[in-house]
Order: sequence, then C-alpha cells, then structure tokens
Amino acid sequence: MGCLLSLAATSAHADPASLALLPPRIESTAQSAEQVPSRGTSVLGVTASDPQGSPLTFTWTSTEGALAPPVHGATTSEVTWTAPDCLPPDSAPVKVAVTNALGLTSEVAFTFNVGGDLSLDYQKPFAVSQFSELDSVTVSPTSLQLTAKSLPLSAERIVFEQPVSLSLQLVRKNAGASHTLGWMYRDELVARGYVGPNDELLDTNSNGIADLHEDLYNLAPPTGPQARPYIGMWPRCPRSFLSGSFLYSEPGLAMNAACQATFRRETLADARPGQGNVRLLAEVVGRGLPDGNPNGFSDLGRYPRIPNLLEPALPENNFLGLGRLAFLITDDDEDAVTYTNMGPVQDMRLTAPDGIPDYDVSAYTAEGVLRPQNPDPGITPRDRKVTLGPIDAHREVVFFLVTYFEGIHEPLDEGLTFPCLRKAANGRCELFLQTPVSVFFSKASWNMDMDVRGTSPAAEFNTGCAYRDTCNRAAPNNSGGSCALPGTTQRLCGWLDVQALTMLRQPEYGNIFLPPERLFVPASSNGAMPHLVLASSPIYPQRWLMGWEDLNGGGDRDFANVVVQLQADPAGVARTAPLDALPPDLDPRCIISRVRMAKSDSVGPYCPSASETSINYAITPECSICSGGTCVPNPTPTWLHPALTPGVSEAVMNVGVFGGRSLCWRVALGTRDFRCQPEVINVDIGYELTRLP
Ligand SMILES: [Ca+2]
Ligand SMILES: [Ca+2]
Ligand SMILES: [Ca+2]
Ligand SMILES: [Ca+2]
Repeated sequence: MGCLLSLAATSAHADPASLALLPPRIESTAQSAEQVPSRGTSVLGVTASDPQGSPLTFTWTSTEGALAPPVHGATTSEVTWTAPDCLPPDSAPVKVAVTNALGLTSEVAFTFNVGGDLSLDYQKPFAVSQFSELDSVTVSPTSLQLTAKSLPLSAERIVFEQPVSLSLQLVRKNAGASHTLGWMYRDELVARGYVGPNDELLDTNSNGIADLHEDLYNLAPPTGPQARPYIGMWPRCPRSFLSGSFLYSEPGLAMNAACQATFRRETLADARPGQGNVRLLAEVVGRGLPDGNPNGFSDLGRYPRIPNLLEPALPENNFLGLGRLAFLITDDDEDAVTYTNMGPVQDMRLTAPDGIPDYDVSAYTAEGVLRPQNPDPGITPRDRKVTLGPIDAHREVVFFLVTYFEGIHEPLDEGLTFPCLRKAANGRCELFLQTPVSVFFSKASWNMDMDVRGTSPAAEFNTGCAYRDTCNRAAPNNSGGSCALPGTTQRLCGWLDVQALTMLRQPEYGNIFLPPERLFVPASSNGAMPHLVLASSPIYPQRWLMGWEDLNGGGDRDFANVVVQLQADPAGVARTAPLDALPPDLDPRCIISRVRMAKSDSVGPYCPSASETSINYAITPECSICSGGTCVPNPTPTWLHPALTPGVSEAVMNVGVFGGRSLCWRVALGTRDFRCQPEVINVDIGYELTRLP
C-alpha cells in the first residue's frame, strides 16, 4: 500500500538568501488501492511536516482520471481519485505538492494499475445469468455439467434439431435369420429421385414398381422405355421376363448359381388382411430358399448378398451404393454360422450372447468397409459399439435391416408373405418377389411386404413386462404372461425377453430398467408392414431402443428379432456473457493485453477410457459487438484455446494483437460413455488492459 514514487524538493521560488531553509518533509503516504478497476476509485493521503514549522498547503493534480475535492488538515490531506478505463504502462497519474509558507515544495506521485490484474479472479461463482449460451449444460454455483435431453423419436422420422454424434450398441439378437443393419440419409434418396415430397416412393419409369424397390433388386429392363441404370458393375444373371405388359429383369439376389429362370404364375393366398383364405393366380419372380452355393443368390458388388444399392459407394457397385453398414451381421450366439452362410462376414464367435456381435466390428469403418488398419484387433468389448459419426442437424436418417431367411408365403396361418413388387388398383398383389434377401426400412410405408393382418396398431406391448411366448397378443387381457399397465385395467404382453432386459441393466447400456409403459407400432399409411419399433423414455434420455421384426408380413410380430440401442452422445456448450468487470463502453484506446485462465475439472463416476470424454475451453477478447451503446454477443469471435491439461490447470495468453475490449469464455463438454460424465468445478479469469499509444 502506498507508493511513493518520487520525492522531489524544489526551490524554484526561493531566493538565494534562504538556501539554508528546507522544503516540507513528506512523513507518509497512503493509497487505499494501487490496483483499481476501470472507473474504480482509490483514496490517497499524505502526511507532511515543515522543518521550519510554517503552515503547509496541499495541491493535488492528475493527468488521468478525476479527483474529488480534497480534504485538508494542518499536516494531512486526503483525496479520492476515480480511475480512467486504463492507463499507459508505468503511469503515475496523480501527484500531490506540499508547499510551505516560504514557497518551498515537495511532491509525491502515485502509481496505479488500472482495469485488470492477471492474478485476480474476475469470474464470479457460476450462475445461469452469467451465461449468454447454455446448450445442454446445467449450472450450479460450483459446477457445470451435461444435461441429458429427452428427445422423442419415431421410427417414421429420425431427425435431430442439433448436430449429434450417433452410435449403436447391439442388445439382443433372437432369430433364425441373419441380418445386416445399416442406414441412409433420406435426402440422398430424394436426390436420386426415389422419394417424393410426401415421403412417397416414386415410380418414374411407370412400370408399377417403386424405383427404390426396383433398384434394390435390379428389376428394371436393360433396354426400352422402362430401362434404368444397373446398380452395380454388371448383372450376374441377364434374364428378362414379361409381367402385365412390362418387361423386367430377373433378380440375381433371388436366383441360384446357374441363373435358372424363376418367373412363374402360381396360385397363392391373397396377402390382403382378411383375404388369406382366398387363393388367386399370381405372378412370382425369384426363389426363396438358397442352396448353399456361395455363387448363387448374389448381385455381386462388395458384399454378394447385400443389395448393391445398400452398400457404401464403392467401385464394385459402380459407386451407386447409398448405404452405410453399421453392423455387417447381428449374430451374437453360440454357433459359428449365419443363415445358410449368407452373412456378409463369417460368424467368428461361439460364446454366449453378451451384446458383442460375433465378428471383429472394429476391422470395418462406420460405413462397413474393411479398414487398412484395425484399431482393436480381435473381438473385444470395444466391438460392442459402432459409431455412425456426426449427423448433421435436420438431415433425416432412414435405417434398414437386410435379412437372410427363406422366403415363405403363408399369410393366413403364419402371418408370412412374399414381398410385393406391384399391386393392382384394388390393392391385390399382382407380382410377388420370392427371395432369401429381404430389406426392411425404418419408414413403414417404404416396405415391400404387405401387412397381412391389418390391425391398428400393428402391434403393442407393455415395455416393463418380459416377453413370454405363451402370451396371446391378440387377446392380452385374458392371457397368462401379460402385465397390467399402471393405473389401468388394460393388460398387454411383454416386449423384450428376459435376456434383453438383463442386458439393458448392465452399465454398458446405462443400467436401464424399462418402465411399464405402452409401446405400440402404428399401422403404415399404405398397407405395408412396419418392421421397426422405436422406444424412447425420459428414463433413458438421448437413447432409443430399436426393435426389428424380421419376417415378411410381420409373422409373430414380436419386434425383437434384433434389438439395438441407438444413442446420441451427450454434448453441450456453455458460453459466458461478457465479463462485467469490463464496461461495455470501454475507452476505445484500451485493449485487453493478457488473459489468465485457471480451471478445475473432473470426469466420473466411472471412466473405463479417458478418451471417451472431452472438456474443451476457449476464450475470446472479442466477446461483444457494440454499436450506439448497445452490445450483443459476437456470433463469430476468434476463439483462442488455452494450453490446459485435465484436472487443475492454468494458462496465460497474450491477446493484445486482437485489440479486443470484452472478454468471455466457453467450455464444450462431451462424452461417448454415459457412465463417464465431464464436470467443470471452477474457472478463474484474470486479465490486463493496456492503452494504445
Ligand atoms: Ca419403377
Ligand atoms: Ca451386393
Ligand atoms: Ca456365434
Ligand atoms: Ca475389434
């Protein structure tokens, strides 16, 4: 305290006869603060005496800031100085001159640091009001934490308002079939001309088959008015057939290795609801039972049994693939085979179901292409999860399940049907596809198979109830194994089986205990069979359970042949408002020269891998844009990243080059594992101002 910078005696006004006389002696000075905020005050005092005992007068002057009227005593004087916004380096802007009756004067100057101190902490304890942006971050005085958002999704529309990072974890596979799970962006299907403005599938060559279905199986003729480009390099079985008045190509995916012709007319049960006992002459193309020859039932491409249109764009499909293959096979079982070995990869594992698919998932990219280098060789717990990657906001995602299973048509007894390629005006299927390779979409109306039961809803469950095969879903109120919905007398059969429910209770799946709620599958708008149910609940925010039904026509309608957990990795951002120590109308000559950021953060409670979380800090000296006395947050400031390490850390940055005059910071929090949550416990901000010359 107190800074006696210079003490000078002057005899400018004394005559030579008085040389022996002495100027006033400064006894002491006082300075309430040397470090003063912009426009803050400091109380200055001086005590002096005159060696000759003559009366003293005190004169305060300042070159910067403002002085209040001083208060004088016989030997003391006190004044309050109000600081400017900042000072040039090494300034001593206030001076007091003490003059005695002989005209001799002593002076003392006071130095200040104005506007900021690197070592001080200008960040108050956290409060919501200090933040100009809070996205999925919860604020308490001693912590910033991620807030998990409950985002209901339906199978019909999987789209997010914000960019998200999606991943999938297998929960349970319970089926005789084998499957590949993939996805596409809807806008890429629109751009390719498959989908109209109302989500309807288009038939641009007017041959009665939706072009999407036509291209999945390469059914378009190679020449003539209905020709469409072949999806792939070349047709394995170039063979045509006439149906109605149209020429089509036979589907290599449903033909044996010898490419034997498959098109025929036969008597089949009507697939329309309530018509299953009516048998009609229909047309069928393809064969439903593969013969084990690896060269049959193939459209070539990268994966012989995956429709080329659903492969990722690769030379083998002439770069016409639109799919991204998340799980090449969903097998999680004690045998080592896929259905008649049709799977795109070998089942490599004989262990009991544990949610880890039975192949080396990490050997493949998120699109399903073999990587040059496998980051996790062998089948390990890391293979449980597959990252779909960042998904842009407002880009709708459509999932698909490719299934490998015998094509069967038994609508009345089994609820099974061949997929339908072309319908008559009355809804009756005129042209069926018999195939061991079926494709089901998350959007019900895009499916090829008809809903042979036609109930509304197509299926419903009590999610808190375990699946029992004895439960009669057609009459659950009178069926053993059904469970009542809380607060009602309505009973419904269970959805997931005990193994799936047990898996969800594991930490890897978020310790989820499914609530006893009604889950239902809406009927489609066009008579097609829905194949996906998507369960959401505030109990497991940002996670959704996908249950697939893998039988054409719906079959037993358990919607649990493959159960997968979809999750949006939690992420959030907090950005502070401008630090209020800096006035919004700061003197334009003042700029922030240095900033210190100190922080304390942690991750927990259970972090199996440190790389799963991120806590990224940034600071900007260009926080606000001010005009006419009004300031708004700068939407595009330069964010500077201090060199901080996990835990407790501190960094000082030179920021003078930006010439900024308002300061704020932000932190971006993220985790890929719900068990490992990042938390900011404290942030200190110090700064210094300097004045431009
Ligand atoms: Ca068509
Ligand atoms: Ca293929
Ligand atoms: Ca296996
Ligand atoms: Ca692996």
